[in-house]
Amino acid sequence: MATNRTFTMLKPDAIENGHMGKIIDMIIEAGFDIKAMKYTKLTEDQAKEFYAVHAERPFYGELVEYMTSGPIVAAILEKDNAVEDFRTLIGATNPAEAAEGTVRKLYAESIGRNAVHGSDSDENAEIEGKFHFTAAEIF
Ligand code: 3AN
Repeated sequence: MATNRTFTMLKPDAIENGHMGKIIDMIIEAGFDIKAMKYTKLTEDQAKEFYAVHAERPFYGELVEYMTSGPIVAAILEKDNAVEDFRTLIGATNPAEAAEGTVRKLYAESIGRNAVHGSDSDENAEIEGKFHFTAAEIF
């Protein structure tokens, strides 16, 4: 298992609000190498499967609807300590609690429309990366 990789999605609000380039720039400036990247749109089935862990949560329907509402950018990123460092770069789930200078503090609208996803473990980074990319798409 690659422990130096994480998976991210720039979510529909980030794209809609014109923050895609600035967020990708922050990711590169923070020292992450882009191993794979795709501008795409999730189907309802893909969003449901990706967020299946939240299926029982009250916000699941809203989350699936939002994540399929517009295009996203999916990417696999590489750096030492990638999962933890990326979560530090993006900040807390709720932008109201996110540290100054983090992606979510700068660009997220709300806890539901929070600009960016970052894997929460090496194991999930591997699963989530494979969900979106074939081996041939990872450089
Ligand atoms: P993170 O993305 O920071 O790991 P999780 O895994 O707790 O956060 O939540 C997954 C996604 O579900 C969040 N990125 C957010 O879009 C959504 N979400 C989490 N909590 C709420 C909430 N209370 N209300 C609406 N959406 C939420």
